[in-house]
Amino acid sequence: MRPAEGSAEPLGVGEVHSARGDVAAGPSSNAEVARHFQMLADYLSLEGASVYRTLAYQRAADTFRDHSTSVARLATEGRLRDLPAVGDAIEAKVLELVDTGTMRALEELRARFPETLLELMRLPGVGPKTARRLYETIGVTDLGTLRLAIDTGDLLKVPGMGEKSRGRLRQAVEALPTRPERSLLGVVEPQAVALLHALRALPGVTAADVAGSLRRRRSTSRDVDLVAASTDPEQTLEGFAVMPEVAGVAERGGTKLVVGLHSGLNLDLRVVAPASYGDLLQHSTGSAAHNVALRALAQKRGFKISEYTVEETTTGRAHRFAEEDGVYSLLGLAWIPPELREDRGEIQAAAGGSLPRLLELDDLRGDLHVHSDWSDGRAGMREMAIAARDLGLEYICFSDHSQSLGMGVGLTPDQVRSQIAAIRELDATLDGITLLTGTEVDILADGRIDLPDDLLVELDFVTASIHSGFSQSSEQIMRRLNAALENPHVDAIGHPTGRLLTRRAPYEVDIEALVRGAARTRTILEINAAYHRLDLSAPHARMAKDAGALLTVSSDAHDPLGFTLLRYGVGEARRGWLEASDVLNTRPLAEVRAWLETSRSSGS
Ligand code: DGT
Ligand code: CA
Ligand code: ZN
Repeated sequence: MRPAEGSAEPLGVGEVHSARGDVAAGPSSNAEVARHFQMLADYLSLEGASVYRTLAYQRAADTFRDHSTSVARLATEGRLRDLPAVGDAIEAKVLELVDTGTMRALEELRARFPETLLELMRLPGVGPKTARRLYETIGVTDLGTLRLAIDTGDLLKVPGMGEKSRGRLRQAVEALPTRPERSLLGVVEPQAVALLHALRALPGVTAADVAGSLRRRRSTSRDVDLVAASTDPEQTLEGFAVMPEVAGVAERGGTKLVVGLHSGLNLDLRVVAPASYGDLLQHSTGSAAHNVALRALAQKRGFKISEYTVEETTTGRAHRFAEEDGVYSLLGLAWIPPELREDRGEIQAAAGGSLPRLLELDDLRGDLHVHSDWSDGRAGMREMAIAARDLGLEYICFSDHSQSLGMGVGLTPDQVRSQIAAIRELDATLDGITLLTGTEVDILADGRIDLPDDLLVELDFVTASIHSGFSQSSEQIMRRLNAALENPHVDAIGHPTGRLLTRRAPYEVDIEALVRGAARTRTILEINAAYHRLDLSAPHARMAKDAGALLTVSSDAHDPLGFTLLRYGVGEARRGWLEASDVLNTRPLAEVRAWLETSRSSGS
């Protein structure tokens, strides 16, 4: 598929996680305004206000959090009501907040209930009513006092609380997720790319790039790192500091700027003269582990690396590089793709001329995991097919869910049969792309596959996934995965570990057993490209490759924009050292069919 041009467009993925930043977000940054409205909404639900009132503030909070320019400024200019979910009352409250630093409505509620109760409301099984009852009957105000009440049994004095709810609450408190400190690649990247374009347009700038974890395509980032070469670094830094996305400046030096963005993310910008831009880009890309290893090697070869120069230790002679590869070649190394820079063997490979030729987005010819409105997708099959074709894909497989997924979205066997007919009919009307029949069938809690074998054989490509029973023991999970591996009609395992980045840990997969089993049974392991999954992860993908298993990079698209997620999957695959030959959907369709044919007839 063709790489998307300029990738700052919003992506069509379920929830968007905004990062929480703590540096430099001034009192009227969007993150702060959103936080106040969120608090007001939470307090109102605690007070027992109507859902409509609560929701109005909730929606305003969401709108402010996601807005890229200053909400406070819009309010003072009288333009805030142009935003969705904002009326007179809310605009007045924003102005009050900007003027006074708080809102009277919020202060009144604060005087009635401790703020820590709002955290309690987020516990599964608590909610506003219970939180209020806990407070008013036994004086629970926060997690600490709740824990105490659970342990001492005081909790049982609260009307409606029995041993059962006590056990459930104890579990909820223990499982409390720590607040995500890292933000998802798919959330960070569009913002970084937009700012990068703006940076490149500033006077004096001759080059600029994304650096840090984002350039290495890590699935999450702590902050955004940008670097630039400029004929006038100070002027460039000044120009950047007043960009509309910037909420506040935390730190400013001669080559460096640290700011908080309205989105809540923090951003580091370093700017140097063009002559040593390569040194800076190399340094700022990291990882820290890679840099440490590189510096150790440099020392052995008589050099000392800094972010500005490479110095000869004996003579003190300084080498500056405008391009990054100069640093590597001075040390006798081939240029190393950023995705590999984690000190996991890449320096040795670069020295020995054995770096992999990493997978590229352009190598992908097809997408074997696509949803439509037959199950939980948000677009019809025709619309999905045309979007895929527009991006240059040659084939896609519709993999809608099977009946046990729940909520009535999965397909019964009869519905799968109808969909097969519909896919064939649609395929006959479309040129330039081939539509394959498939399913994302549930691997049930007892290891059964949620569709009968005689139906599975009808399908071109069968992906089997776990969507339930996440808390099972490793033995139970592996029994289920093994059943899927051994089933001759299952071609691939979807999102094999079930992780949801920053939200849910993987279920208990024995990865070594899984990759060995996949290789032995010729079952493909998916790299699911949705940016909240990226599952298999890079280290696991590398293990799969080394075990001899074949992989796919699949979008799991639920709407037409979803195909653009493939680039995140490619990043994860590259971090896993994968080459095009390791990924089935880089192959022409005829070769894919031949491979599947052989696998299915080999029995497992
Ligand atoms: P992050 O922010 O946690 O997602 O990960 P990075 O890799 O972006 O880390 P960050 O932002 O702290 O630093 C950016 C780059 O700066 C990092 O990848 C390499 C370089 N760097 C940071 N700290 C050190 C260090 O202690 N030693 C060396 N050699 N380089 C460092
Ligand atoms: Ca960083
Ligand atoms: Zn799934």
